[in-house]
Amino acid sequence: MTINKEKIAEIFEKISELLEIKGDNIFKIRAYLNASRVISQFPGNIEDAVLKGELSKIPGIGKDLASKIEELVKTGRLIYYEELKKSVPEGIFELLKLRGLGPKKTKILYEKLGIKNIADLKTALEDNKLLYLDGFGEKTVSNLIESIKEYNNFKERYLYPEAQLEANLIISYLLEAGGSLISNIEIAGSLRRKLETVGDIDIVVASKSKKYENIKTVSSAIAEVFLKYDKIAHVESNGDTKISIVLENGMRVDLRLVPPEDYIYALHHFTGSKLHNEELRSREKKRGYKINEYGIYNAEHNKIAAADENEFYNVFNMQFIPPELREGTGEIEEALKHDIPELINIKDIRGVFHVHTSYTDGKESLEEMVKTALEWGFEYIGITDHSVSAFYAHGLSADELNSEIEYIDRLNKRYEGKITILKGIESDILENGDLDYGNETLSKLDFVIASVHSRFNMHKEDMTARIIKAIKNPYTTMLGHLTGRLLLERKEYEVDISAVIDALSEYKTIVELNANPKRLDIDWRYIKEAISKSVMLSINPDAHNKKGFDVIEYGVNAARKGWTTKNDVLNTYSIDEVLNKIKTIREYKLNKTI
Ligand code: DGT
Ligand code: CA
Ligand code: CA
Ligand code: ZN
Repeated sequence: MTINKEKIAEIFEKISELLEIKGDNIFKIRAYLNASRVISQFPGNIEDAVLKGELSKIPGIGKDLASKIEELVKTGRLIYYEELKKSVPEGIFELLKLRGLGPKKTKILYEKLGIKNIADLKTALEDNKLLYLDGFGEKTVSNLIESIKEYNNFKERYLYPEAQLEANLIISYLLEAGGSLISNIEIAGSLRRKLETVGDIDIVVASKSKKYENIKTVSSAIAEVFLKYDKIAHVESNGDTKISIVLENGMRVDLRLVPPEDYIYALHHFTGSKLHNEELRSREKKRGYKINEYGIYNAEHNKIAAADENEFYNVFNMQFIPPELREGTGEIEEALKHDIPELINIKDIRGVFHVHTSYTDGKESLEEMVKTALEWGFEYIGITDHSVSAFYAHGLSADELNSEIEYIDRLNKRYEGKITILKGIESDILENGDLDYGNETLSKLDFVIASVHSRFNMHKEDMTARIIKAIKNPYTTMLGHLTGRLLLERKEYEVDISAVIDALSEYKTIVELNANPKRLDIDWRYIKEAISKSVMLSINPDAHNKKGFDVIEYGVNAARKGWTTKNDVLNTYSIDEVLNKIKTIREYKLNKTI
């Protein structure tokens, strides 16, 4: 994990706010606030300053702050900050995001009225409780009401796994507490389409009763159960067919209540996407069909039966379209031609690349990671620790890499017939596009992942040239996380993705689909283009501990969204085929560059 100036400045600012809320020493609070400003305006490279021990030369950065910056740069985290965060309720961070609400006022609200989150604040405002507080005049109060409105309009999004977890908890709860009332229940919306971030959780639930007169009572019984869910912070709207709530963590949930005979049509409608629905609807309208959340109707206004989504699409002579593909990117045309390919599945994955170990910044020993791969039933595991320039991750010197290579040779003997351990490195792509070791060292490895880990703010042309140079390197087997994005956290660096894909194609180099749910990089929106240019993908966990393999699921989701089939992915092949493929890449490039 890398950290930049902006992030450090932001963390220091948050620390000052938290200290203020906790009523800490005013000088300490100011010191952090000042340091935040100094860091964000620091003209040099902060990693270099850490490396050279020059931090405390920066005005305003004393010994203590210097060691905190060092910890952040070297480990990507700050224990002090994490502990501090734990000491206040989670919702406080949300409150601080409101315009016009700084730490001082937040502290008063928390101490005097026990307001711990935006939902609490909203209730207190509605009950006119704030007007009794010092410093909260009518003007402040009306500003706060406006800020909350603004905040709710500002569409916060959540990472797929967070929303998936909450949605599954809600569904389990509903089935447990109200299962006898429910005939069908499923996640819909962007979450069902496995989008990398989602705006809210959509759930469609069908009541059991078919008899019309009972539906209202059964539905309202389900609604009653739902409203008792203990993680609800507040109810936004509560109608007969739709309930919208906000969970304690700020996530919104839309629950749709439908009669069983409408279930499939509602599920399809609320799965979306909007683009997909609109395209389908306008196309079929010309042929006399009407489609909405209640049904499909022919020109005679008769409802056409569909028992499941397969039958739903069959009504229009279409192949079933998996939810992941319903983004309005040509899926309807392909479905009409019955040309939607069989998408990759998690069970197709036969091995993994991009695994870190305790040789660098991984938590587990190399052998522990090998054992984990065995538990997953993998045929091979490609070890890639960090290269020498990645000092924040204790990158390996050439000597250390050599000893890791020798160790893998020994392990391979021990695990012969069980699993093959491939010798690799995640090499930083240096500023000039070179890899981090000489050819002699690189040639000892089975494969190399080349990744950008520094100097993210280069100009687009320079960054593109830097990456393409690394692709041309005969030892580069695959390009790691193509854009460096961290979803909802850090924007991708500027790079001409199509030009990079062209280079990958020309040099037969593989592109990583980094499966970390924060990365999912290469973005699925570019996968179709890559595949059309015969670029092969590798779905990589970028694992730093044993749990790190779990993310493969998210990588497969993103691959499916990019229309990926099994054959497009390196790690669906057998070990022999993999060895052959990675050898061919190197030979091809060595011959090409002669
Ligand atoms: P999100 O929540 O922003 O990640 O994205 P979605 O796709 O889940 O959007 P959401 O929650 O607003 O609505 C869920 C689905 O319901 C959406 O994909 C399509 C359908 N839908 C909702 N409202 C409308 C609408 O006004 N028009 C159309 N055509 N479809 C809608
Ligand atoms: Ca949604
Ligand atoms: Ca929604
Ligand atoms: Zn990595």
